[in-house]
Amino acid sequence: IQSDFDWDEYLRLLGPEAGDPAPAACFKQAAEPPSNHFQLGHRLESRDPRNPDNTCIASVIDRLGPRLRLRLDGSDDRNDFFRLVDSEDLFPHPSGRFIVPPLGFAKSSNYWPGFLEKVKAAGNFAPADCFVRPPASPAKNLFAVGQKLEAIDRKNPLFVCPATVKEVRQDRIFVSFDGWRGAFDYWCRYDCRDIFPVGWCQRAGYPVQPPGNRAPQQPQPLQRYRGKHASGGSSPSPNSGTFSDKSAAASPQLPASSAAAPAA
Ligand code: MLY
Repeated sequence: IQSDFDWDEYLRLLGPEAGDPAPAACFKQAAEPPSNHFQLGHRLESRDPRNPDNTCIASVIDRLGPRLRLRLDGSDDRNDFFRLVDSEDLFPHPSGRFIVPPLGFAKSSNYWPGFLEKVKAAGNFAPADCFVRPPASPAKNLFAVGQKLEAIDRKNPLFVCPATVKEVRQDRIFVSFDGWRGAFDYWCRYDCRDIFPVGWCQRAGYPVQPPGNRAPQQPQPLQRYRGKHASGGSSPSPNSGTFSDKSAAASPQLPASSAAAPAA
């Protein structure tokens, strides 16, 4: 994944008509990005992203900055997901929660008790001090239309990209990815953990992708930016770079490449 995006230069090129960065107080993110003390192969308890009332055992497949790539034990590499180390979805083991098989447990449920025993015996559970307390949430939606932010591309969740608040409605905002003509845009709550203040990810050691080149909204400045960064943006490969290279090494028995394959 690329890491040569420069917010200062981008905002300068967009000029005064571009919105200001959304203030940090808008976001449910730590003032200083938390450090990541998890190691590859560490186990932990996690909500099942596809069934969030359920708690499962997960393994750390990869890590980059404060983000973890996780795989539920008993699931396959097609359902990997990403969480911040201060996520409210992660718990040290044992948490006292009842552990259930992940949605789509690979084998018949008869195998579950034995499977769980084996996983627990294998151990390697992450120590409790790896888990960072989730940040406080803003009391209400403070976002304004036009503000800039960094957002996770939910179709390609390896990527964090420059984006703009296009609409604000009650507790939700509409996140629009700069230069991608709406294909990756989504509504989310203001306290969603997939959005960050401008500059947060770089401080966290997580790369931000350059904007796409398909923007009808502000063609002039975007073209100028793209002209100076010829390689960027159109088809970043999620399979190159630190994150997925490491993940392949972490799980030789399961190919990690398919999980974050781009949707477009
Ligand atoms: N295969 C897609 C990947 C696009 C990723 C867009 N994100 C970063 C907003 C493409 O190249 O169109």
